Amino acid sequence: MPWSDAEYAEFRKNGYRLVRGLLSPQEIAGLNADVPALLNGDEAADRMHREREKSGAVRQVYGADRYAPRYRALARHPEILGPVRELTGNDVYVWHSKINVKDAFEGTVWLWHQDYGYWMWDGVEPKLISVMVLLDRATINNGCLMVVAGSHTWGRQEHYADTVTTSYKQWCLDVPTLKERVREDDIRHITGEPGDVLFFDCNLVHGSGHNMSPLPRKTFIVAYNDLANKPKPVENPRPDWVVAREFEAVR
Ligand SMILES: O=C(O)CCC(=O)C(=O)O
Repeated sequence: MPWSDAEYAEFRKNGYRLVRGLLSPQEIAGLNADVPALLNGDEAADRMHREREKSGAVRQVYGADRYAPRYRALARHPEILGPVRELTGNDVYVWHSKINVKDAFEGTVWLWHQDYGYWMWDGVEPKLISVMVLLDRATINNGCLMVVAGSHTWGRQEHYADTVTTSYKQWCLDVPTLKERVREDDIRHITGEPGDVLFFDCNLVHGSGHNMSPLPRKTFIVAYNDLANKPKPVENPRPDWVVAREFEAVR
């Protein structure tokens, strides 16, 4: 369903908007049926990139929208693309996509960050919109996403690379900045059911806690970039699975 003016205003004020029940249980069942193969695939053969937790469990799978037909269709879902194109004011292409797995008891934290905190170094302007599809129920116990409402209006903040907290390097906000800026009342937990979809600004501060529960917490995130915002050359370009060079408008 198209968003009303008030819903666009809500996104612009808070930096995010959660749409309940955008996908049906049947659509979610199909997406989840593909997950075991996506987690266990052979990278050399399927070209999807995987990050692992220290425990060895898969933390993220990048690129399902390129190689798995159901995920490809999801990245082109009209009720997702409509608002994304309206928010960017232009055609968009897929910057990257990833399934964030967060397995029961094993899935670890994402420290507070803005995606544009590091995307800036990829040579783009902050004109990207991310869309997170809940593939499982997301609860406070299983490490649902947390956002700081309105933090996109701060503009990009300095980030540093944390290399100790999890298995992988995370760009994150430092504690002095967090203490100065984050108000407890602005922290929102994005809990919900499979099929709920979150749209968020690339400067929205977000993160999430460890999965302390027996429930997995899988999400599929697609980041879209304005087609007029292709990356300018940078000193250390990142690989294609995280900064796509396929500048094809998705429709
Ligand atoms: O999955 C999450 O809880 C957070 C993911 C995130 O912030 C990211 O992938 O950049």
